[in-house]
Amino acid sequence: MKVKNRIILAMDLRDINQAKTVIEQVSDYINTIKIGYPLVLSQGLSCFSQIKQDFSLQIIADFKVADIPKTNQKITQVTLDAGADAIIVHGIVGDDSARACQQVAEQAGKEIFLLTEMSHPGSKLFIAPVSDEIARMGIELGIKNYVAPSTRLNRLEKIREVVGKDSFIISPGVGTQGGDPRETLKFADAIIVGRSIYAAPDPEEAILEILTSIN
Ligand code: NUP
Repeated sequence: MKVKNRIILAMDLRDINQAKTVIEQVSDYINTIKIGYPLVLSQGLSCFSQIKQDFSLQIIADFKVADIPKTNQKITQVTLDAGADAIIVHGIVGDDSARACQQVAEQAGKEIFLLTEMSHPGSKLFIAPVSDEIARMGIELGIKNYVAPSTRLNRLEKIREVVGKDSFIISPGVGTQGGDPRETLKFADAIIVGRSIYAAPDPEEAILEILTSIN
């Protein structure tokens, strides 16, 4: 996946019209948005096609899929059929579950992102201690794309070490959660930014500030 300007907008507003208003303000600077439960559970999966009708954007569905293989397969199929270009899948549930999503995506000519470790403090309790192993599992499965946290750069650096320079890492936690855009991009290929852009008084100004800081 090619991410313009190394920024992915996380669109977690729950109203499609408000979401579109923000996207409009920043659409010159991005080609990829991440949409998760807040918007999809409020507006339905058709929000993917509604957004694609108005904007030329790749959509990453942030569903953190974490079920048994058969259910993962169905979730991935429905999500990609609805117009998502990629889907985020939890690694913690194991190789068979991740592989189920991977197979559906491959058949559809689309992609999965393997979530290795999360950006919030609670992630340190259970996921962080095994996230290197999750990343290693991803490599063994032949997965190319990973999600790793910008809030703990030492962990992001380690995950980069494990997945190697040819893998593609996107990193959330930038801005509101405390991650620094420039530092994060030393190890990640793209940053995921939500509230610092969509909740800013002027989203265009906010994204331009980030772009200036990373270029
Ligand atoms: O570890 C993760 N941390 C995280 O914040 C994995 C995620 N997918 N996210 C998502 O990234 C989170 O659900 C939100 O959509 C986005 C970060 O948004 P913000 O903190 O920049 O507003």
